[in-house]
Amino acid sequence: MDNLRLADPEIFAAIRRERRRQEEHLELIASENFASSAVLEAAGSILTNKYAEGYPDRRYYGGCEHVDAVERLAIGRARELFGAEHANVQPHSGTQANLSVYAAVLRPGDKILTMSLIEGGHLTHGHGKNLSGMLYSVVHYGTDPETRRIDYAAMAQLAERERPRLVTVGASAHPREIDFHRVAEIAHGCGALVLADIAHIAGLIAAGLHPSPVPHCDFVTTTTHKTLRGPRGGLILCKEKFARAIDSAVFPGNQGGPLMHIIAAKAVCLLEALQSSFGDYQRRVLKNAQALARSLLECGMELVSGGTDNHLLLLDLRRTFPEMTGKQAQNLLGKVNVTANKNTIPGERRSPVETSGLRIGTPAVTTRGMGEMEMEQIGRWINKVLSTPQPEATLEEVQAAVVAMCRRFPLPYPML
Ligand code: DSN
Repeated sequence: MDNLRLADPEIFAAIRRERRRQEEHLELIASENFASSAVLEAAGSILTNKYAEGYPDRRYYGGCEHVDAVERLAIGRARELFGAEHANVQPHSGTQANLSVYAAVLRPGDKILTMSLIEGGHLTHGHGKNLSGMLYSVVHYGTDPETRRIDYAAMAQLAERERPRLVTVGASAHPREIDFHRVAEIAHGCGALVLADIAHIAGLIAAGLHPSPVPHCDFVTTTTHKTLRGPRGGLILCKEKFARAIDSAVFPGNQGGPLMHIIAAKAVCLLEALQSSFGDYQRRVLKNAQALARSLLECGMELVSGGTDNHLLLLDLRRTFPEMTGKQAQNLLGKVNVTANKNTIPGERRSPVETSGLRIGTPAVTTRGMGEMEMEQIGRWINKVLSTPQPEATLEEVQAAVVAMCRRFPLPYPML
């Protein structure tokens, strides 16, 4: 980064500080990961210079022959990895992928049946302050109050009564397996289409460690930077019969020029995900999540649904730490270089800014090479920091131990 250092010392300095933060902190945000150097090189390549509105062989600009090749590779790999009939690799984000699906098949005022953000869904699943909640009429299903798993029976009753045009299923904070087959049966049974948003679990699905929605659901969206471990971006998979509607909803419907450097980086991450080593990585993500859950439960902590089937855990602070908000827990852990995020939990009574939960995930620490022993230790540290009456006294000691652990698992990037 010698050119950047000379051209813009302030930005260079900020990147260098962030490089060090990533090295010396335990990254437990469930939606983050460390992309490979190959992905970063593609994302930082000269493809950023190219305008390519349209699709391969159907562009509105000249000179697109090489970016056409890039986009075709990305599309082919996405289809192969997920066994999908059609793929659109242009969405700039998961949000734009979801909004594009809505735009393709809904009219303003149409009804969607979705899980709310508080229950574990996503902003784009009909939140009132998101376009999805402003444009469409939203009905929410949720989780069973006992098991905190998706309540499919209630979903079926709602679908029958409300007759939505589209059912959305998928989550940003749900630790349990999702029965996409059952959701598709419910949706199709009442004449609705179904969108599976697999942003969080895409890597697990690609590795065959979570049942795939692709054979059952009309549309599948994902981001490419979470468990899939690629560049920040989105992706849509669908049945061939919806290909034209989806492509035109993405461009010109929702976006202009595609980010060809990011599409190249998506292609690289999809190739990585097609290798057998990617399956090994995803298996370790799951084992690590189990080990971390075990450790937290042994310390007396409470997890939403009692555990996890995937890469994330939701700590329910209400009984064990009734006075502590998720925001306070996040800040306390931040002081010992452990990064996680406050999160609402099903049945939440606090505001989304305060929350009663903390979301913790294992994809990033697993990429660093950490294993079950480290997860057990991390669980004990989280407990120690949150439960010590005068935490200030213990913070320095835990922080030093966290940094020492991080040094044993360096990131695969050059220091700046
Ligand atoms: N912000 C993402 C997450 O953290 O899950 C969802 O968009």
